[in-house]
Amino acid sequence: NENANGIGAQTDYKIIGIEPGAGIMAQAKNSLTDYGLDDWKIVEGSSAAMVAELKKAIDNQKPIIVTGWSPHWMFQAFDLKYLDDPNNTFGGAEHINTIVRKGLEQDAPGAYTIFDQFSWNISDMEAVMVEVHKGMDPAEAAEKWVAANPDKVAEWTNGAQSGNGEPIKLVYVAWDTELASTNVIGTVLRQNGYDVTLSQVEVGPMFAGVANGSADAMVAAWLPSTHLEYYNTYKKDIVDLGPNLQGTKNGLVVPKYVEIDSIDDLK
Ligand code: PBE
Repeated sequence: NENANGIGAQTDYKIIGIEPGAGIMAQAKNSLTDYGLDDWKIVEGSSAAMVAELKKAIDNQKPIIVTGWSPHWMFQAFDLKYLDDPNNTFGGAEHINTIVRKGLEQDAPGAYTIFDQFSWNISDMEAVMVEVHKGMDPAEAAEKWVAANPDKVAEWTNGAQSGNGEPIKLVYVAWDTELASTNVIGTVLRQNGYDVTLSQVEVGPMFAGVANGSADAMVAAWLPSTHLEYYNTYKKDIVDLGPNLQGTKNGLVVPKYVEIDSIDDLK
């Protein structure tokens, strides 16, 4: 096995993955087929364990390959690079969509309007994520961002009638990106008269909950590639309100000192 710089032997042919249900795990498994990486495995774990392994490898200047995505604070904390993905297995630039249950528009029109108008950018999201990473409670970080960005929030609430304490149940997965977005939109809905609950679930149940009406909304659908299978499974039973954030990305990530540049180099 002669892959570039012996990277396979040095990493035991392991790519450090995250939660098994994550879309990036399906993409990573597809990359093994697409690039002919027969010797390699994707190791299941969690997002937190992946970052811990990455930090340990960097502390020891050892080679490591992980599943990674942007935005994520790890790109600020460590010197990292994406491996080129010439086959586009990881889908290139993506967006995150807001998805609500059928009937929400009739039951809570003001909340529906706010969901429909919710849109921000990567640096907004990162501002919240940085605070949470530094240890602030996500709800508090969201309130701080909302207080500091009245113009943006006014665009989301423009024309939305206030709620009368109607319950709104948001479902999300415990990724840093979704902790930020879900807490921010939850704060805005609360300030507009809704009784908001946030419920942390796995990816499949997140889509299923909005589809079967046990949840009202999610702001966490990475599309068109990452969550494509979930999206296709549930698309008849959900209302897709389109992107709330543009420019996310998934891939295989290594520390910059690892001397390969492309997924092809793992062969
Ligand atoms: N992620 C972050 C998710 C979506 C958000 C890339 C880890 C996933 O792979 O499903």
